[in-house]
Amino acid sequence: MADFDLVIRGGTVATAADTTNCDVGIKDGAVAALGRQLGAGLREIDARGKLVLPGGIDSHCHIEQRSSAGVICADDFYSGTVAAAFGGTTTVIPFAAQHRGQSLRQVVEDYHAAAQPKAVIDYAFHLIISDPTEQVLGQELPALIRDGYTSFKVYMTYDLLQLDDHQLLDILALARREGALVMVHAENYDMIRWLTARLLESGRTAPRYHAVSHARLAEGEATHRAISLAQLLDVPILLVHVSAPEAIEEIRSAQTKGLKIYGETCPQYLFLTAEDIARPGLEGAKYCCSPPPRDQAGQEAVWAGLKNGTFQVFSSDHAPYRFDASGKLPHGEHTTFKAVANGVPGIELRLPLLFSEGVGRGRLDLNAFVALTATNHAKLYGLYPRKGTIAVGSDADIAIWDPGRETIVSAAMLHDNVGYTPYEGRHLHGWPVTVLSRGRVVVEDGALVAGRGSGAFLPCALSEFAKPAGIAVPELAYAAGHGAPLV
Ligand code: DUC
Ligand code: ZN
Ligand code: ZN
Repeated sequence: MADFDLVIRGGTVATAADTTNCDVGIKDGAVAALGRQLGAGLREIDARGKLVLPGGIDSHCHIEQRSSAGVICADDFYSGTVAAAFGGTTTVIPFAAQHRGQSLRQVVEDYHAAAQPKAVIDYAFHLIISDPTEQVLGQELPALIRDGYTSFKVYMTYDLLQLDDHQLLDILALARREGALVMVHAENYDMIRWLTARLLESGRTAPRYHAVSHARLAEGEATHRAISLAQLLDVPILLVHVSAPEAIEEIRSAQTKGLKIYGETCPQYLFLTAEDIARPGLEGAKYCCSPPPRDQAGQEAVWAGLKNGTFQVFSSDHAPYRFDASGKLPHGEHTTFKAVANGVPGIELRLPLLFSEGVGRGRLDLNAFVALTATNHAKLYGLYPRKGTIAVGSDADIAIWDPGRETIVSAAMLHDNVGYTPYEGRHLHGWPVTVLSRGRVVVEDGALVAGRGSGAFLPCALSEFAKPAGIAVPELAYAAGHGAPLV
């Protein structure tokens, strides 16, 4: 009689806290035991010389999403989750994106209908709120939060998504009341709009001007303002896809004051620069995303933020568009930088890039790597300890890495549906060779083993990280002393 369904033997097991050499016993989809010389499993995997890590959680990716400009992502829930799994990720949290005029509840149902028959790994959803009507804020959103959609993204820029400060305050107040976490895309709308108009009217239409219009100061200013709005109401927020040193400084400074301000960054801000967007012709469109990659000093600031704890999460912001009229270039060769679909792919390479350049080059230790790519995502979004760690009782979502495996990146080896990668030709050390989701093998020996629709939806709990810090601003405390609290 076997004691376990599966035993992973003799690997180096690392969590966000510890690194040990032990076996992992798995039963009924969960980790059942950690120890030396565990009893037999129905199946055994020899992990000697390998790293046994929690499967990655990608808490910022766009899958089967229609952009506000009407462009559909290249990846559906099958290709998106297959690509994620091949890169060592076992949970994704994409967006159920509301467009103006839409019912949020209907949007969520539509995304479920798309994901359920296709996803090969587990998934949750964030919401995108672009139309905070009374109906949405008064009824739909509170009910959805209780149903397990406990985080939502808001935009300070984009014609069809942008919310003004008054609307943002309404949403932050709601998040505080309900215990949800707000994710903020922080760029100054009018600075970008003004610069874009000046650039276009003077004939500067090439992709390189995308990086000019999305100036560092636009990101820094909006980050400061988002933090001030959150501070006014004492509500935690997460600044997503942070790229500019000015924004990193704002986040760091808020954190040192004890505010619960969190930061996320992404591979494109470590491995690309605005020079990539300036490649000849329309080639630079492949690298256009918002905010854009900056310069080498900016990359170093992002590395420093990962090392010193300014950033809690490292996500892909996989926003997959093909390099043709269906995606990146809606007007073909006449596409101006303003019309280029915004976003870069990265769901499969997120972990291998950070492992190779972070752990491999001694910039991050293995435990920090696990925290940044899995554990902190689970904690922020109410999935911990079910997801994001290897502990008795946790789902057996595990990636077994060969730390010595060498790979030269090419679009052809990837499993997304994009057709190009911004990381073409990079040499990487280390790759996840076997990937398990709830104890089932999903990827093994370079092959997909899981079937379509075998991933499950994960309702998210309210997160400790979304609770107010308890630092009230004097004016609100004064008002509360003279009647009902304002928030
Ligand atoms: N925001 C994102 O979150 N992803 C891609 C582009 C953008 O503006
Ligand atoms: Zn964004
Ligand atoms: Zn995004």
